[in-house]
Amino acid sequence: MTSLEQDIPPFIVSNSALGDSVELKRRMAQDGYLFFKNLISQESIGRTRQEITTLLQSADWLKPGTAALDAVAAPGANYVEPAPDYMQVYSELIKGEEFNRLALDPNLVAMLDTLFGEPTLAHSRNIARIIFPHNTLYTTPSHQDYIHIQGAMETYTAWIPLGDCPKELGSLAVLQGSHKTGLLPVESAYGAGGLGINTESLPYTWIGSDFERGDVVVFHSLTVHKALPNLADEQIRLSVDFRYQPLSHPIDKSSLMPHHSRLTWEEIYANWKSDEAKYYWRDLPIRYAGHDPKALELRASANQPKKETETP
Ligand SMILES: O=C(O)CCC(=O)C(=O)O
Repeated sequence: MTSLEQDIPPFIVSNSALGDSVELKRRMAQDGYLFFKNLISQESIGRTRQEITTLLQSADWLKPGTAALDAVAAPGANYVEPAPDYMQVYSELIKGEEFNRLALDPNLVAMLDTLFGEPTLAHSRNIARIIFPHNTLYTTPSHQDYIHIQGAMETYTAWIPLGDCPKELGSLAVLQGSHKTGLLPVESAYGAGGLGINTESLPYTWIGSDFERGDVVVFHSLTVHKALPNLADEQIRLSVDFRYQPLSHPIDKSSLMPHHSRLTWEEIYANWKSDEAKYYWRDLPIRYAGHDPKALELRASANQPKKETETP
């Protein structure tokens, strides 16, 4: 099944620029994103998928009699962040050792070190998405990440599906070159983040590709992006989004907290087998940023009723 939203040009593949700092920077500056085939360890993705789907199965979110790894939704199941029933399972998910270790994928960090020309600071607020089919109202709306994360504008998101993710399963689309517009006004919206941007008048093109396991798209904090609707009959779209910045740039404190700040790191780490990836940022020379008043103002105005003079 396809829709017009899925009928968009593909990402440019940047594997040929790996290791070339000048070319990676040029492409990112021009398009606001980089897309790589098979960059992320397929084994780590497989282990993370196993960890998460086992959890979903034990929560009865998957169809009885199907293999957990297939992520087939139980009939009628439809859970959405941040509803309490979603958050109960999600709070277990973000304790996952494989999930959190995936954010430190050596090939991804090496690419970012090359892009930045200095060591990378990986944010530890790692995020996973469990996107049910038949729920397109809650498809992630068009937005820029900066308004949510603040800190350094030179922050980049890596969006990684946990397995093959054709566009029909609800992969990520990017508005090519849109990072050049600066921070845009937002309005309340359904879907992750709850804030959307009206992109109708923006002079850019939506692009996006079918992802295979190991593929990743990395984009700037001002690049407008959205999810495509999950049009699958039964399959849940599983993905992660992790954030990174040059170590010398300031970071907002919340980017080093667990997602949603409901758990402590001690709770997250309680059952990990290895200590290797715990608190990896604690001995780094981190600089903290204050809140950005422009981002706060735009967020506040999204929730204001429209003035009479404004067109609806
Ligand atoms: O996966 C999604 O639906 C949302 C991802 C996203 O907006 C992001 O990675 O910033």
